[in-house]
Amino acid sequence: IETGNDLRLAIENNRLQLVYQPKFDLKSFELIGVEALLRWQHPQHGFIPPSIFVPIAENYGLIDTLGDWCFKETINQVNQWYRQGLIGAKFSIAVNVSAAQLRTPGFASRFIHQLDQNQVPGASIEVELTETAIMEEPEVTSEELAELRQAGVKISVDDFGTGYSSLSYLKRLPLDILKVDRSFVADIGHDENDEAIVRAIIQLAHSIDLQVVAEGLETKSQLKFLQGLNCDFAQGFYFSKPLAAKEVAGLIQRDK
Ligand code: G
Ligand code: G
Ligand code: MN
Ligand code: NA
Repeated sequence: IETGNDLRLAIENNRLQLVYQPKFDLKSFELIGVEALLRWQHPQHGFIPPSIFVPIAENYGLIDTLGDWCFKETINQVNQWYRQGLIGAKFSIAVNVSAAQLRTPGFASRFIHQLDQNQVPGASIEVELTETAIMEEPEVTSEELAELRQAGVKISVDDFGTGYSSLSYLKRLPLDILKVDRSFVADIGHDENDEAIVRAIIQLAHSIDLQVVAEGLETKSQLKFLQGLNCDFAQGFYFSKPLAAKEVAGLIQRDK
């Protein structure tokens, strides 16, 4: 793709889509929420992954427009599932937020305003930020996150273990959840070093009162290993790939 213009048009014309990957409790196997993931089917170039178009959005000054679209869509979806009686207060939808979005002044206020306008409780939303995004400007981040958390929004650290966090910041920042990067989960059963890292992350998180989500869970043996470490939650192909909203509704109904 040559310019951000295609992306601008796609956002304006509602040609982006969200899919939702289920997250499960590893003790009860309850469906506890989903992670919203952006998808773009380009009319000429086919499927373009977010790892490509999110940076494009950032370079073309479209990241806030993209973020707002995503958030609006998420809120509508939460409301719809609520109205249909499919989800309750314990269910949360996680949205990914990039460093550039977090740095836009007033990010948290805008986010909360949208929640209020749509009467969505903060607790049904989780914000996922990468370790790198959080550590870029810890002071600003801290204030924005505190504001979100005040509104009940949960904060998770995505791709944990791939960046470098100061452990003192981890303790000081208002966080709720660490997500173990799927590269570590993938090597459970093959690589003792990665197993040691997963074990250390879970222990670290629990010692500072954070919950842990394992990403990219694909096998039964990975599941057993994580359960043995008291990992709280997991998402991954073992349970489900990212699904269309309708498929999530079906899954919740089957689960009941
Ligand atoms: O969907 P996929 O597994 O390809 O997602 C890869 C990465 O793209 C995710 O880990 C996430 O960081 C990013 N991503 C997906 N959806 C969004 C989104 O709505 N906003 C932002 N900023 N990033 C997203
Ligand atoms: O960076 P983030 O973790 O938010 O990205 C999620 C991405 O991981 C999505 O693109 C999704 O399709 C992918 N994904 C989800 N579950 C699995 C899995 O079990 N294995 C692999 N290889 N990828 C997964
Ligand atoms: Mn994520
Ligand atoms: Na991740």
